[in-house]
Amino acid sequence: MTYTIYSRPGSGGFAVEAAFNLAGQPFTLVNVPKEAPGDDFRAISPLGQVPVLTLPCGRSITESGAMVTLVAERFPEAELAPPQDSSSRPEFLRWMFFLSSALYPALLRYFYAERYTSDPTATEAVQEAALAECDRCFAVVEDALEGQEWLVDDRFSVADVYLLMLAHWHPVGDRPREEWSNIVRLCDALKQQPVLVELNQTHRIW
Ligand SMILES: N[C@@H](CCC(=O)N[C@@H](CS)C(=O)NCC(=O)O)C(=O)O
Repeated sequence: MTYTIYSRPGSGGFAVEAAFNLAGQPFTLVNVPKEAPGDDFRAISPLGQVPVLTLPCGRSITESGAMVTLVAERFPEAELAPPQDSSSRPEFLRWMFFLSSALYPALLRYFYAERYTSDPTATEAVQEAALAECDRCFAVVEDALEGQEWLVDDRFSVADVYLLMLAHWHPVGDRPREEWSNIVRLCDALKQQPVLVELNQTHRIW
């Protein structure tokens, strides 16, 4: 048995598929349509969200950040993250959690604004606040990238790929704001990476 990724073009599955592809590891891809995921899917994804990763042991996990971290851990030769005992590891974990637990949810609040208020007339206000929070988080990343090419100790990691994905979900223009020149530079570099270019044929992240 191998790994199975439940995904959908344009979703957080991009980062997970990218991690496997960059590691040169095979996986089975299952496309989950957006409309009404069935009971079988809800059994492995209680919120009905993609991505889901089913492991060779048969267990399934949600949370894209956990998945890409796991891929980096299981295939260390691909050098997708600093080794577990290295001094850069805490910084890698910090960025993976910041991106997946601060920035990603801020984007979700914008795109699913109706879930974040019981007042049907308040969705615009939720979006406005969500956009401000997205920008506040991206500004943290932008500052951290000053004078360095990559997020973690200036060495490429899968956190950079995760950032590439989130930056192109920015609600204004589907790309990072132009003034975030460090984020734009990082993204431009990754958009030349042949494995990511190939994957983007399906996902159309940029
Ligand atoms: N915390 C989850 C969020 C996953 C998520 O929100 N996925 C979106 C697509 S990018 C989704 O399936 N949305 C459908 C929904 O929430 O109904 C993760 O990091 O994997």
